[in-house]
Amino acid sequence: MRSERKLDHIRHALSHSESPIHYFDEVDIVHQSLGKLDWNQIDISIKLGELSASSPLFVNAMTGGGGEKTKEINGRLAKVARAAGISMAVGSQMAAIRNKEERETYEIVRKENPDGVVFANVGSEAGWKEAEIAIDMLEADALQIHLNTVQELVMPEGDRDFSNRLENIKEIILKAHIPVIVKEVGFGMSSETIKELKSLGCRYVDVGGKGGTNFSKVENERREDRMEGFNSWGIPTPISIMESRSMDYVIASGGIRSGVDGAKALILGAEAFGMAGPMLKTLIEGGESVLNRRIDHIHHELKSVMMVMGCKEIEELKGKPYVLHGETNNWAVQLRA
Ligand code: FMN
Repeated sequence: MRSERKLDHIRHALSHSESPIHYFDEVDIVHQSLGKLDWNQIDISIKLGELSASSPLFVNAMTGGGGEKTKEINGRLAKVARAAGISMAVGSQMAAIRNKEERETYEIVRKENPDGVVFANVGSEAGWKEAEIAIDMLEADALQIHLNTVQELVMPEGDRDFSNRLENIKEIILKAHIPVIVKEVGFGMSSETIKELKSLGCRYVDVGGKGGTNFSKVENERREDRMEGFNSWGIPTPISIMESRSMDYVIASGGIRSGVDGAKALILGAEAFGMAGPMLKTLIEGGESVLNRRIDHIHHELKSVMMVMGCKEIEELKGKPYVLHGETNNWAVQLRA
């Protein structure tokens, strides 16, 4: 059952071991000694094409569609997002498109945060009709279309037919009146993928790279004959950002744990960054006020990096000097990223 699967995902995403490599630890920002801004001058608001937000940080897609428990989580995340003034995505709405009873598990997000920036979410099996239902359900400000081929293949009951994907993405981008963000779920994006997405009219991607929540491991927990070789599959998030630079708007997610990681993503070429697993873990273990404190802390760290690097605005971070180490550097050298 789809609703049970959503609860399994939460359980395994919270309990599975962390990525052995934190790829953002392999990116060093080149320090500058002559910071000369006043803290009050630093502005972390962003404009992403037609989207405006008070912070580049957002709560990335996770849940809904698993009955009362997922409604409660989405409601609490929405309250936190509202208090912090950050954007929030819901998890895949395919469950509510197929079963109307699940709609309230997503609608709660708009109810709790009537004026906030909210992203709808569908899979690439959705055509325009389904996408429109998902957008209307939330009066969404943007729509995410997730690409999760590896997850579906490792998932015992997962999809095996992706033959309509490109047509669906193209149609939705053409017909939607809001930004459409094509996103991965933790396996990253290559320059080849970016090129193909651009040919479909795509202007926004969330690279959803390797290094954070690992959906091969999550799905392997749910199957008997494990597909272990996929546990290390994917393109690290910093490399995915670098591979995506030709896209109009790049959003980073996958393994971002702090404001310093977020700043590194922005320096490498992203315009915004999302966090999923760590937000959920903090909410469930600590509650709403602890999650709000964590978000404040992330903003404090981000502003601190901007102070050191002499950036009054978020977009000034892009292209600041950095040095890569270890596996991340191997990827960059071999892909000439
Ligand atoms: N991404 C989607 O696009 N749709 C989903 O329905 C979805 N469900 C998720 C459920 C859980 C419990 C988690 C932890 C993540 C989910 N994701 C989903 C992926 C996240 O949006 C994100 O791309 C990925 O977890 C990497 O970010 P992280 O390392 O900060 O968790």
